[in-house]
Amino acid sequence: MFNNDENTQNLNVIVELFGSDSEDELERHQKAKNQNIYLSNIQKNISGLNIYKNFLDTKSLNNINFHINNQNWFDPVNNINQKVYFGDIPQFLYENLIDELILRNVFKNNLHISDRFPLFDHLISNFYAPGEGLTHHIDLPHKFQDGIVICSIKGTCEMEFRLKNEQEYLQVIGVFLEPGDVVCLTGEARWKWEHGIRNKTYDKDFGGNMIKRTERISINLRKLKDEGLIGPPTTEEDS
Ligand SMILES: O=C(O)CCC(=O)C(=O)O
Repeated sequence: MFNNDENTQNLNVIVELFGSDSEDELERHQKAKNQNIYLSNIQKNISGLNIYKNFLDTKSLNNINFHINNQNWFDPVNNINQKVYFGDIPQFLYENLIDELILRNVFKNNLHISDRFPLFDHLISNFYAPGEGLTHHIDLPHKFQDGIVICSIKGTCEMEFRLKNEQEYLQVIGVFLEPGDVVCLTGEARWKWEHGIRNKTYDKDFGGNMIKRTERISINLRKLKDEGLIGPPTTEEDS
């Protein structure tokens, strides 16, 4: 895990060794450092949550967006803002996302997930108009197994994670998400923490800047439980 002082020292050593980096380079280092501290603090607090920043590069994101547009998954004017696949997941998502999740073994600490085949057999892609959110929820425990992936394809938002007991919320933690970010939910993060997105027009990024929301698209990958196969979940039931 990250240690603030150690990081600052490392940064200074790099600059001393290689001479004064350009301002841009220093800024980049500083930004990456802040981002890593931000992420490691969140992950320390939510057991089973793994966030991979910039998991997908621009080429993969463009490819996915191209196919989504080409296949007219969404028609916000007519309220069509969700696409669901059951069983076979489209090939372009293997080529641009799932193969990479497998290659980088994102569930490496959970053999019961990484060893299963297929890794996912259920997909929901969501379209959000600017400012639109998603009710906090835990993905249906009786329908879906452990090991869920949420990938941001387009637009930014703050995803909120909430842990509650019968009476109150014990912890509420926000995570700023950008296109290409992958969130993996296992264990407590999958079974105990709710996740959701508030309706709002601006979100705070990891550097404290307010970022205006635009349209957002996400891809959500899950594996059905055997008993979850009893029929396609309805849209409302599922989220
Ligand atoms: O769209 C997202 O980023 C999350 C979606 C989600 O949690 C769901 O559809 O259950």
